[in-house]
Amino acid sequence: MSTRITVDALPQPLTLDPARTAVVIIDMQRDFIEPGGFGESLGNDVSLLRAAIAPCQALLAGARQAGMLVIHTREGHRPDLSDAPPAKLERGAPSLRIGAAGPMGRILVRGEPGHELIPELRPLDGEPVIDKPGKGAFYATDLGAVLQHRGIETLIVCGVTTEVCVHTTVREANDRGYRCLVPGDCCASYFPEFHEAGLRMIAAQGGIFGWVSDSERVLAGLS
Ligand code: TIU
Repeated sequence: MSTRITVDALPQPLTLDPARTAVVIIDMQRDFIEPGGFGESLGNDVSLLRAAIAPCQALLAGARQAGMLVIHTREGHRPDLSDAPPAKLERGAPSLRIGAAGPMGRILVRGEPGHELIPELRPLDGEPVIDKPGKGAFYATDLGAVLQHRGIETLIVCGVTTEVCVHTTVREANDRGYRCLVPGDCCASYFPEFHEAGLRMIAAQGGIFGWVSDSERVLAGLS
């Protein structure tokens, strides 16, 4: 029995099997979204990222009801920073670098308050949480194995920031043979113009990296 659904998207509608689709929520962490974390230490207005929270909540509710696999990622490093390349550690003012002490604990370090996922998007029991040391969710993680074991073919990629960790993950996934659908309102950037350009880059050239849609269209396809 075919359970495939079609989601209105750019550059064209995407047909997917919910049983072979995973929603991947990228880095909806306090470090990026709340004041006092890594995002703010880089000089950003972190309030801009809050726009993605409600659409992610709506999309997650629909995806969970449809029985889709839901995966969460967190960007961060080991407390001894042994998995952080020196080239990344030496960037920024010393008091604001990865590993420095901030209002939400050490910046971008696993186990610190700032590393936690925001309470609005807390994972449910059994939903995999992937800790990643880089921008892409496949680099130095077991995400590929988790997806392979579940027979996943299509990813719905949400989260922050559009042009950094969402884009890197979509590019990695596209090269690994996954179809990627990005609901634009479930993503956000500190730079609205980068958000718009990032989404356009995915769907341009016949969908060079994947498909772009929004939470309402995905939910309409699921209903
Ligand atoms: N700085 C920025 O826009 N993003 C990151 O550093 N990481 C993620 O996108 N998660």
